[in-house]
Amino acid sequence: MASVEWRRIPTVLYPQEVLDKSFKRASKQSDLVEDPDKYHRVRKQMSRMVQASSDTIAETLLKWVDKWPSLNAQSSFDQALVDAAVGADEYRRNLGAIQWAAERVRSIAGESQSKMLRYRNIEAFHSERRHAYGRMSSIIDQISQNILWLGEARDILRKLPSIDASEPCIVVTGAPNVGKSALITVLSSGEPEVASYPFTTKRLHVGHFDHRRRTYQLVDTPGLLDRPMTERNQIEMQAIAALENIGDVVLFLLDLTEDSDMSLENQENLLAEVSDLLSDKEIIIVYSKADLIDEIEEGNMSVSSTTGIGIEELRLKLIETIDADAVIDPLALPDDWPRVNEEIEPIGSPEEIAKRREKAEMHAPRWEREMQKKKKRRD
Ligand SMILES: Nc1nc2c(ncn2[C@@H]2O[C@H](COP(=O)(O)OP(=O)(O)O)[C@@H](O)[C@H]2O)c(=O)[nH]1
Ligand SMILES: [Mg+2]
Repeated sequence: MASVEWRRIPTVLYPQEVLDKSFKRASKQSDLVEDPDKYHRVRKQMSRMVQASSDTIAETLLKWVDKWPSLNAQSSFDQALVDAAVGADEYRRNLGAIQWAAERVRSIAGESQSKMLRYRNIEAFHSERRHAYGRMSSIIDQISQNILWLGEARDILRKLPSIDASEPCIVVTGAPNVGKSALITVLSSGEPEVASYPFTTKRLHVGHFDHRRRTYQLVDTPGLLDRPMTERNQIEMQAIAALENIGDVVLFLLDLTEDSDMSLENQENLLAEVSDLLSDKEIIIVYSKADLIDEIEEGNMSVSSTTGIGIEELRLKLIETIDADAVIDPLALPDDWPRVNEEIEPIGSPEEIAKRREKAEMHAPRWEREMQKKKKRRD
């Protein structure tokens, strides 16, 4: 399941703009009609105007329906965000109305054109065209609230984070000001995307890095996981449940410096709460701002986004924990795999060799972990 590119949702016109654009285009079409006989010319012109305006209206509306992602096909994370941001039922209902209108406008054009075939005077063609325009305008009028809703919803949805449910995702959390956003920035290749959750005014960051053809996404959680349980509402709880669904691992930052708005004790309470909320997830605990702290207890990880201390170790730890680091090409060896000495002949019958290879391939990710461990020891 790919992510929704909320930013790509096209502009929504105002209802009157839809009509203006369509009628203008229709007039241009009518100017193109050439027929020396006035009667035939007017009939063709009026018919073409009805056709062109209904085509433009229907295409405009259907393009919206088409470009707005179908909610049922989305990850539970996206569904929860949309529900919190604009309401999932409203989303479906308004798009349904738009689709209905496109179909109505098409059938109005069909009805009008078949009437024109039966009329026998020029004035009747004109009047039928006016009548059809009136009916189409009235349809747009009926869905004007839906169109306006769509325009406003687009502005909200465009700011939602885009997370690809088919790629691993690291949820970065911890108290405010502990360095979540800064960490996402240093771990990411390129500038993180700035987005927002529907229930907070704080901006969140979505970054990513690639490793062995996989994209590891990082997302922080301002205003979502950094407040006591009692302050959270239903919608936030729904989003948290969805985070649990999309996150492969939770990275919890603890800040020992004076910077954090929360005492270490409160940060630890928060950690207990987050562990409770996301109980199915592996939580990696890391001390932030290592450049400012003297020393931490043996066995704990610390990182500094400012100096880069511990960043690459953390990246490896994340990759290892997610365990999504399967070698896609089973014959590919890790980059630092020692070159096979060409003088060494494989031992055993061809069947035995093949069997050994197969077994080895199955365990490729594990070798890699061994290699990484060895490498770390060497460093
Ligand atoms: N010295 C130092 N400051 C940091 C580090 N990481 C973040 N900060 C600072 O801590 C403050 C909060 O960082 P931010 O990433 O916005 O925290 P967030 O609220 O958890 O996203 C900012 O002023 C950062 O510059 C670090 O590793 N070392
Ligand atoms: Mg932040």
